[in-house]
Amino acid sequence: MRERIVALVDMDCFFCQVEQRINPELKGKPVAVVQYNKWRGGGIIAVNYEARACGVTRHMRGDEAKEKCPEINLVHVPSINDKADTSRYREAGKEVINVICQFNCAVQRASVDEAFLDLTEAVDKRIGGETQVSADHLPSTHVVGFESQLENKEEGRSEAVQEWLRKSDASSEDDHDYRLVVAAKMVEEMRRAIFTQTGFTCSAGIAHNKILSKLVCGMHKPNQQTVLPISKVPFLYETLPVKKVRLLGGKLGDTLMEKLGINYMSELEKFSEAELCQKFEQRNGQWLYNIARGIDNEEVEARLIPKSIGCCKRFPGKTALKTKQELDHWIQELAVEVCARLDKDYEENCRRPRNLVVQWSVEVGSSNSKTGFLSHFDQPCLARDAMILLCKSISIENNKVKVPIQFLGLSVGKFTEERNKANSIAKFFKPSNASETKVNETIVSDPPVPEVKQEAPLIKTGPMSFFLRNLKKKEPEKNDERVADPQMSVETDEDEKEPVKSDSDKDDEKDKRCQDEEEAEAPCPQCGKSVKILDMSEHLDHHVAQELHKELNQSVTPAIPPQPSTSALPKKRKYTKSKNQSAGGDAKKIRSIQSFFNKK
Ligand code: TTP
Repeated sequence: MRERIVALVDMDCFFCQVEQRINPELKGKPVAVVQYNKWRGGGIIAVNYEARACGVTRHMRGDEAKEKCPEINLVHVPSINDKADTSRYREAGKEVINVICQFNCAVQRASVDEAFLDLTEAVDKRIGGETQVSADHLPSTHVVGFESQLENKEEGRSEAVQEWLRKSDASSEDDHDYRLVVAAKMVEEMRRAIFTQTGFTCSAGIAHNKILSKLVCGMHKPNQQTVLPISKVPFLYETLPVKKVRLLGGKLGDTLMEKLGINYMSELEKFSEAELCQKFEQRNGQWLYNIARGIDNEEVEARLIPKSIGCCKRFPGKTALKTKQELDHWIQELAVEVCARLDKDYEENCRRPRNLVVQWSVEVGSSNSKTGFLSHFDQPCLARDAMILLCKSISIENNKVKVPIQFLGLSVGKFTEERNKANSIAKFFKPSNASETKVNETIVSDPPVPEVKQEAPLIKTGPMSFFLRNLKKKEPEKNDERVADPQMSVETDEDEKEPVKSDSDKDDEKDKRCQDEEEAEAPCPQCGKSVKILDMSEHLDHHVAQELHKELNQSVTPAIPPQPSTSALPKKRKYTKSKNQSAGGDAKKIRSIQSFFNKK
């Protein structure tokens, strides 16, 4: 199997750069971005490199930063209703992604300011037409394992790159090294394009998998990139502390060091796969065995939009939330932001979340969460569902919270695309070809309208297929409240793809799969009936079914001969339309069905 080429692009001190672009007077000066909280000058969340040179770090508060660096410019994150408004940073992140997308590679947006890229194909395409790559093409590249003794840093870097190029030319035995050279040139171009089009600098790591590209990205910052040839992995691991590796920074890393008595990644290679599996469970053991050898198979998932949307707020010290009213107030506030972002997300991506997660902590370092099914997407309902989840999990007596809450977060995730639903249904109504629709009659009731161009087969698979099959077979009866669609309620846990989880992480996860899901109820926004939140999705699908059925009847009934039973739609249509008439009728249906889905 050929090795992949994976890059991580990470913006430099991103929030600071965004603020400097808004206020160019700040360029070249020490800057830190501070949370709206006024206590001791607010909490710092981003520090630019000029301020870092003066000893300012992210863990300081604004006042402390001023002491270290009196000329520092502290910029406050904008806030709305006492809540940080980070939209300007998210929008800036999107601009960067748009530039990266011009380079035709799989892009996985990993956070507000970083993205993984799979460059394998793009590099292969380039290699054919690529002219010789020289050190001039790689003005900000460093290569792990190629270091010069020259005192002048820039001269040393350039000399090391030249040596790497000599050893990795197109005719060298290790084809992967030459592909890395081409990738490095491509990433230099990409970073230049990002700077030209957005004004932001970034750094990058280039290796053969995600873990290693992330690891080397941080080695030379800001505005530089680092390449890791496969043959240099043992060299890198020799001095690499275990906890520096992504996914080993937390509990698993601690346990690993403790149980195996190791500090550096190179020491992990001594343990057999069986030993690691026995000590850390099969899945973790295998992953550890592989990563000790520089192997990580996690794919770059082509994903440009976030998996979840959420916001949170801390209530440190005396500000901790102590009453049910306070909780309710802040849940409402957080829900306002989540819903505003959800609406925007819906406009851009036509998708809706299925999961609602409430997170809270009662002391620094602790974290709890509960997950529930999201019934609908307006602020009052989201806040209410979140409050139900939270109140079932914490102790409240006489409206007083037993242990005050110091951190509260709301997020939604497990998105499903509604465009697909609408399209699937639209496709269902669109006769695909003569053999499927048995055209042999003519309808005269509908006036001719312009033809809909889309040609689609009768939908047989996809999330709505079960419902559609049922709709064809059976008209929902008055008391039939639910359209049971297993596909609608099945959820794939994307987090399961993460290769490493400690026992306690897994327990947390289990805990997250809220037991309360089965009990919590909410009124249906369409019929007002009280329905379990877990069943809400199917229940709403039932309304979709009714709506569609009504539409189907309204537009088609005149042409359907009287049916012997009220419960069944004809298996075979005994009517036909002229091509134009058919398309026009369908167009009308498609339009009104789409408008149904677009209702907020
Ligand atoms: P990072 O990529 O962690 O850091 P950075 O971009 O500021 O600096 P570096 O050059 O070292 O990569 O975070 C990206 C942005 O996310 C950061 O500018 C501010 C924001 N952020 C928070 O809001 N809270 C946090 O706890 C962290 C770590 C970052």
